[in-house]
Amino acid sequence: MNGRGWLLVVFFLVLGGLAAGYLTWQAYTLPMSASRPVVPQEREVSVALVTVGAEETRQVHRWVPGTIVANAGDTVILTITNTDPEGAHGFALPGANVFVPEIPPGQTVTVRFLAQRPGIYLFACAKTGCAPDHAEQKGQVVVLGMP
Ligand SMILES: [Cu+2]
Repeated sequence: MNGRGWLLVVFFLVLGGLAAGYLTWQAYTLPMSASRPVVPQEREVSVALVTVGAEETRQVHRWVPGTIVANAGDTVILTITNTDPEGAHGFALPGANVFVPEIPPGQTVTVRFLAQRPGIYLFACAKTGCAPDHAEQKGQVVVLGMP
């Protein structure tokens, strides 16, 4: 084999090595559809009990936001404000052992809990008889993750 023949052999050997390397790299790379692993974080969320309506008998009280989302493993620091100028309300999230029996008008309370397991956890006003629509003062914490 002459010098040119050896050059071709070396060229194809290098080309084959690059192709093998590329195929191996592709085999060990996550496909585009795979999601990144979730790293637990501290998540600060504000929630407020908001009053809508001028007439006392027709007032509507709701938690805003009504849905709070966290990832399993996150520590949630919840700042709860009662913006109702006239009545006290409470906050209960039984799935996370959070219970604040009373938040006076205009006051804010901060609680902290670990979102341990994926699921939907309901929260509600903890002060029975706070308003005619007490039973409607509900919300949910959605904890995402693989069960
Ligand atoms: Cu209430």
